[in-house]
Amino acid sequence: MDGGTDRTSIVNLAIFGGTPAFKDALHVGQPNIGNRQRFAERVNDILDRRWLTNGGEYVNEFERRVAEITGVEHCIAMCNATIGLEIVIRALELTGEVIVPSFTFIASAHALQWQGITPVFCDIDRKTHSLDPRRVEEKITPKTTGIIGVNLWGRACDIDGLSEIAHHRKLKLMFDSAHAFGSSHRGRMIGSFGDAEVSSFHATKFLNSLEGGAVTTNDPELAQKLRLMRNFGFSTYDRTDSIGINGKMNEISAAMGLTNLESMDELIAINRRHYKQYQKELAGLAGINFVLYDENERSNYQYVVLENEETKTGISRDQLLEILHAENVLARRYFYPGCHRMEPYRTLYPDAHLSLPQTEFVAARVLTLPTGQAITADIIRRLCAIIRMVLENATEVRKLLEERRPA
Ligand code: T4K
Repeated sequence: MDGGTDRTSIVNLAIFGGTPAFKDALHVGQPNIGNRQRFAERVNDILDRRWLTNGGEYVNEFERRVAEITGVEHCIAMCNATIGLEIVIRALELTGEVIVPSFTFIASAHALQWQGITPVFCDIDRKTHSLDPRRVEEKITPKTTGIIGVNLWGRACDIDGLSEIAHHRKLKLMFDSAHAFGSSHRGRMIGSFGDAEVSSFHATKFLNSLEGGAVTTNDPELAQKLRLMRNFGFSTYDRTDSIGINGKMNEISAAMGLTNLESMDELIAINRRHYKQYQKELAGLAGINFVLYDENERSNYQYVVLENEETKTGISRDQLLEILHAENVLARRYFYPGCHRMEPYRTLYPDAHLSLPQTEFVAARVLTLPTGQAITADIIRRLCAIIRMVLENATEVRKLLEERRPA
């Protein structure tokens, strides 16, 4: 995969003209791929039977497996999580304003705005990176109809705190659990909380169905509504019972999902091993703080997320990012700069940042590193050695970086 060399001195860094340490780009979110033969067999079977989508056998089986793993009564597979969010928002009849974090992938906000609902951006807790229930209370107005909690990084948000608020204020509560399939909260699988939850099986997720998503719920009426809405509102041939859209997962996606589900434990083990290695290799570096996973819970360890505390590392997050990119390590700043600073929200809600100090604080520090099946222990060792060398020589590196730029 790579033909570069270990870094021995900062002057050899690619950003200063050296050869990149990695020949091929290391992405955050390179897909995990299960047993190829099993996938090929399933694809052949699908082609033989000429049933490609809409009520297909593989989608049905995928839904059964996801419901089983999540411990819910109903799973409705979707073509992706964004459409899943949109359909749940509509099925729950959310209107007016819905409270959502800004520190999330843009889809959490778009799913509301797309339907003419105002996403009210709420601040997060600096430590957990998730909605702070105290700030949620402050955002509730007579127009508020619901809350979307985001289970970021494969960790639960404050599900208990949000559930309590939703209960007392009679608000709908749904979760964007795009990151959290296979993770638990207080021993109960994420996917089973609130009115409904939405998982993503996009290519970049630890478990992918190429593109895909699923809504999970224990509410039979809601499940029925979601099923209809996913298929244009059709209850039978020539009859629609509601407005609907095309949110169906296709059979090839379900085949990929099922195949990858067979490797789920192995994929989580790989992620966990990588995460632990990153922690070990970067141990003791002042100002580098890992987003931690609770060892008492199940977790998919989907993301390796660092916070770079510039006053301690001596290097800004963006400088570190630039250095890594030059080495072909395409680390990401998920979810910089926060939805509120991206269009159309930046223009629509220009003052949003005033109530989002923790969001801005965290968004300026996070750095997400490559993990998953495509990454090896040797890659992590070499990647971490670069970070260590940069940080151990931060003053000099910073000076060289600044000298590169015209005054
Ligand atoms: N809510 C949250 C909290 C989410 O994080 C997401 C999605 C959603 C909702 C919506 O779920 P979906 O509708 O997507 O099911 C990516 C993904 O597109 C997105 O699914 C994901 N979250 C988000 C965190 O990351 P980008 O723009 O960074 O993706 P992309 O396609 O550039 O992929 C990232 C890197 O992965 C690429 O630079 C290269 C590599 N890659 C990507 C693909 C697709 C590969 O190596 N192979 C591939 O096939 O948003």
